[in-house]
Amino acid sequence: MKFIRQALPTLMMAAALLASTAAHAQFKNAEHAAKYRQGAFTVMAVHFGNIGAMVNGKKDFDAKQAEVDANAVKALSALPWAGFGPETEYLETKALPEIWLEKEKFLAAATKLQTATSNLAAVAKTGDAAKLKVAFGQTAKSCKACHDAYKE
Ligand code: ASC
Repeated sequence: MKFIRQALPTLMMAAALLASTAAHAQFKNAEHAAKYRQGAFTVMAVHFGNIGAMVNGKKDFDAKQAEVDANAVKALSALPWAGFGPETEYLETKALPEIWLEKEKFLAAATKLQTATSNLAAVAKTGDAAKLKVAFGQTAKSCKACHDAYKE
C-alpha cells in the first residue's frame, strides 16, 4: 500500500504520457490539436458549470444529473493536455509560452486537476450536495491556478 502511494505520482505521469501519445497520433496538424484541446475545455466547462449552478442554488439540485456532469468533467479532464504538443507552441491562442517553457510544471498542474475531478466524480456519486459544493470549489481552484499561470 505504501509503495503504491509513493509510486502513484510516477504512475499517473506515465499514464498521462501514454494517453498523450495515443491522442497525439490522431491530430492532422497543429491547428487540429489546438481545436481538440479547446473543444475538450469547452465541453468540460459546460458540465462543470452545470454542477456550479446546482451547488450555488441557481438550479435545483439533481443528484443524478450532477453525477453525469461530474463523470463527464472527470473524463474530459484527461484529454486536453495531448493537444499542447511542441508543434502547437507558436499558434496564436490564449495559451501562454510558459506551458512549453515549464512543461513538467504544467503537466503536474494538469495531474492536480485530474485528482480534483476524480474526487468530484466520487463525491457526486454519494448524492451529498454539501460535499459536492466543497469538491466543486476545490476543482474550480485547480482550474483557476492553471488559468492564472498559463492562460492569457
Ligand atoms: C468554471 C469554468 C472555469 C472555471 C474557473 C474556476 O465554471 O468554466 O474555467 O470554473 O472559472 O475559477
